[in-house]
Amino acid sequence: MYLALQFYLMKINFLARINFIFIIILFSCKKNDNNIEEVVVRDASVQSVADDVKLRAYLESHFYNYDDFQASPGDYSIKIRIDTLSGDNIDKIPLINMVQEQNLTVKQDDIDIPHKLYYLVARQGTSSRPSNIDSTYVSYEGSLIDGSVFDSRDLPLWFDLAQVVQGFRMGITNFKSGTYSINSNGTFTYENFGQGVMFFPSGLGYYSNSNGAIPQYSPLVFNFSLYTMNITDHDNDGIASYLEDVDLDGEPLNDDTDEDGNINLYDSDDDDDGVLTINEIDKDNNGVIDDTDGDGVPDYLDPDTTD
Ligand SMILES: [Ca+2]
Ligand SMILES: [Ca+2]
Ligand SMILES: [Ca+2]
Ligand SMILES: [Ca+2]
Repeated sequence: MYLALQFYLMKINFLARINFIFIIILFSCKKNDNNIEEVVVRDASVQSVADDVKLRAYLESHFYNYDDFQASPGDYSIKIRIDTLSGDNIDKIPLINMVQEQNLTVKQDDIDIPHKLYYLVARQGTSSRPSNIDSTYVSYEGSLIDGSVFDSRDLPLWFDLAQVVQGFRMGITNFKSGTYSINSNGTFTYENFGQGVMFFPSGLGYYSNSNGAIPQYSPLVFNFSLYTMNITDHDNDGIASYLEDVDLDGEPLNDDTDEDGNINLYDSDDDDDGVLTINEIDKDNNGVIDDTDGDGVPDYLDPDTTD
């Protein structure tokens, strides 16, 4: 199961690197007159609305075990369980009344298509809020809205958010990591961590890609815990990856100052002037990022300045 997710992640990472954002490749195949397979593009704006209808129906017909969390606020062994509103549970509060919304966009044909992500906060977490480009130490369970689980990981592992689907990397920024103590046997005990569920349309997931147990155009549900996180500097150039969002649009995957096809967070010479970023940031070591010619563009992003 885990290997399956990794495969997706590698693929998404590849796409992210060549396209700067998580693009969607939209195709289902049909044969034309020459019997050559051609690509039929699903309109992302139509799909986004259709997925939202499905997600809202799901959220209206399901609840989570909020009673357990209210009864034992200090018990961090409790897992989120989602169930249908039926039988003895018919009077539980539906998820739709408990979730929050996050508006996101996905580009199709250079047009920003609105997509809505829903997230449930069972526990907010108390420590650090990750950016959408940091590394997070999480356990998770991924499922479809029919309840079938396509991937799960009980023991936490590190995820580089630059390499996961847009819904996950954006949704997790609504949560904070926790605290930990080291046990006598060297293991860690985590508490106060963020715990929640994200529900997002296929455009923020794998869209037209099907793989294993995930059909094309599947809205996804991720139940997760965020134990801890690290700020990343992917290219080790001295500028944290979240600060390589030069246009300040909240998305560090779409910035390529020197337009060499290598986005800034992976580019160790961001202005392609032959001087590595790390050697241009603060040459006089005064703790202030250098702007030698005073034009408002720091030296490491300014090809005019090489010395
Ligand atoms: Ca940006
Ligand atoms: Ca570049
Ligand atoms: Ca860089
Ligand atoms: Ca440079």
